Amino acid sequence: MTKLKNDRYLRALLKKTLDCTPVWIMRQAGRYLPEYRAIRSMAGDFMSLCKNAELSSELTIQPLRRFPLDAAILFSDILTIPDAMGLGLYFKEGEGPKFQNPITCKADIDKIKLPDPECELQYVMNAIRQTCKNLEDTVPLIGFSGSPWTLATYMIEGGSSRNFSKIKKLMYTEPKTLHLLLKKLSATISKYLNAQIQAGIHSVIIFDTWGGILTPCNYNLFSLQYMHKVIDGLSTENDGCRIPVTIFAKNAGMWIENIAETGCDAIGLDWTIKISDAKKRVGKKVAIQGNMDPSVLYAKPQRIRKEVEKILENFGNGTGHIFSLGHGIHPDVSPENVSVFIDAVHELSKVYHSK
Ligand code: 1CP
Repeated sequence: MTKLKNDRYLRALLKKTLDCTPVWIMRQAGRYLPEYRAIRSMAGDFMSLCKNAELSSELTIQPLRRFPLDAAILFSDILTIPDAMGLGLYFKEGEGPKFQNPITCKADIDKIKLPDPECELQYVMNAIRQTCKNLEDTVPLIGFSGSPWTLATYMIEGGSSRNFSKIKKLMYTEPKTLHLLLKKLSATISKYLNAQIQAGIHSVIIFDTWGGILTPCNYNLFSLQYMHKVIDGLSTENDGCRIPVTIFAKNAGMWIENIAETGCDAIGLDWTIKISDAKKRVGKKVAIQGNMDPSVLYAKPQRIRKEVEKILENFGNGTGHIFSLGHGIHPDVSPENVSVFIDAVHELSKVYHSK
């Protein structure tokens, strides 16, 4: 299938037999690691880490030196696309991402030029090429993008948001204008992910972090429909290998049947749904990623192992499960507990793959 030394992650996504369940962690390169904090404080700001291929590659690989993770995820961010569209991304200490020029009207959307992945976003492709070289075919490298809807929330709100009032106001007063933006984003995201595939990534994730704030009807119209378009625009093969696609769906457990219809290979779940329930509903069609509450990693080792065991037992026998947290790891978790977690997944899952 691939020349990777460890291809468990890809095998689980494509539902091929396994020796044990693969595991990776959302935000596995991040502030809970002292070696990340050291490089972060040297670099000054977050985007200069992403724009430097050597540093991005180093940060991608840092967690793999400590833990036997089954995948690496590119050190970058979903907000690279809005930045390349001219919105001026910056990070204010302790406040998260912000834009200098958020979208305020239709004219702002008309003005947006679709970025060329090998031009304005070439630094991402360079980071992928560098990381592939440094990984030496040990584990797969995950590439990613935000979903059109999730990117639009940041572009219209001007940063993170509590109640998403600006984008929801636009949705209810000028839906056509919002659709215009979502169309531009879908086309850009497909091109961006195709370029990532060409640059060497082995699998892609579409992060729909904020789809779960919508009504069921608006979810279909403003988020799901556009993720479907993104996937339709992907060339999911490189060098004779399939490139599996995962949709991470936060707070969207009630809509997984619809998500499974988009053509994705896997659905990433948060912790608000039982994995056995998800398997019953969509397990024949797609693989399932998740779904431990990230706060479990604050617990004592024995309790962490118990929670891992619960999810493994819940999923039951066979392939099609990628173990992960239901959202990003908290920055104040101890790396020792992460080690306990990863070892527990590998050890305790063996019996579910022995038949
Ligand atoms: O050191 C710092 O202060 C920077 C914090 C940070 C990091 C480590 C940001 C800013 N982004 C990242 C890296 C990142 N972001 C990765 C690669 C590293 C890895 O996973 O190991 C990935 C995959 C993301 C994806 C991302 N960025 C998402 C989707 C996943 C999710 O968390 O739901 C989202 C929504 C973002 C936006 C963003 N970028 C950064 C922050 C703090 C945020 C969240 C803002 C918010 O909560 O609204």
